[in-house]
Amino acid sequence: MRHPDVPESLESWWILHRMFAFDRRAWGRVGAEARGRIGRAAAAVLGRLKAREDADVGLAQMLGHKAGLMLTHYAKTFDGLVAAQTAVDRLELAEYLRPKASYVSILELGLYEATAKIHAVLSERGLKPHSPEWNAAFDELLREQAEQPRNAGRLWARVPQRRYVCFYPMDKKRGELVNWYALPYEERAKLMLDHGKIGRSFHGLVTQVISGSAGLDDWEWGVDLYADDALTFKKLVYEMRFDEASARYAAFGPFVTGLQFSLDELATYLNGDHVPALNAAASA
Ligand code: 76R
Repeated sequence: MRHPDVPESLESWWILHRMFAFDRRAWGRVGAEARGRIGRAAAAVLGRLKAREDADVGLAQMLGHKAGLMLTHYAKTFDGLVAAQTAVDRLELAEYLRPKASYVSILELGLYEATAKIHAVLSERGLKPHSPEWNAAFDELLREQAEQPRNAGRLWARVPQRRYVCFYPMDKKRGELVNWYALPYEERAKLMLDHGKIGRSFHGLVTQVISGSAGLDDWEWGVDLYADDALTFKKLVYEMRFDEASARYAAFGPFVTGLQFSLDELATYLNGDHVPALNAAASA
């Protein structure tokens, strides 16, 4: 039975972020031929993941000590993520990659407004809340939500191909005085509506991927932002700090930022001679 205060959500890709330190000094001591072989083997394995219809993987060169390389795995099942993790760990390249952090979550579209509408429709139909008929009708209306082109397109979108990526986990506060989860549904729905308005003022400049991680990892959500200009991250995240949903209720984990690159640029990244590029056509 659904708790009446819970907003529904639609879920799609399972997501695993993995952050590694790359030991460039040790890599530099490997002969050119072996480097080529190890790099090609890694690219083949990652390429097979990217070619699958039920998986994807994004590569990014990160700035700072928190990570040098970030892999963002998508899979249609939890088991698919396990397989992706194992495939990467088995690579000879893994000898030079030191795990620094990781994050498990599942892509989520929040449905505050739609949930309220569904509740209203069901009560108009005179159904008794949480009766079998009510539950069946609820599931049907929720399925319709998932099939709406706007939602369907976003649910199964692949890793966005924009030059810069920013990732951080976050919670909504559950303190004694400030507690998101104790707010009435309507109030949370209104705050999320306002949040969406600020977000949409950045429409086109940024692609956000919200993934839920309650029960999966240490925070409640993972936030991925993708943009063609890294300054957009600062502008957006700062502006949101003044919006009540963030100003009062958000708590944040560590942020990482970096630049995405195409799989065919893996050798460029590994050898470090140039900054690897995101070749839109090659990585689509
Ligand atoms: O998905 C939608 O477009 C509908 C409106 C919307 C929801 C439901 C939306 C829009 N977000 C939603 C949910 Mn968001 N978002 C964040 C952060 O840094 C911060 O202060 C917070 C981190 C950013 C930067 C951001 C950006 N959003 C959520 C949720 C789930 C909360 C829940 O269910 O309680 C979180 C944790 C969250 C956090 N949001 C947008 C954006 C942007 C840019 C948009 C507009 C997207 C667009 O229309 O292009």
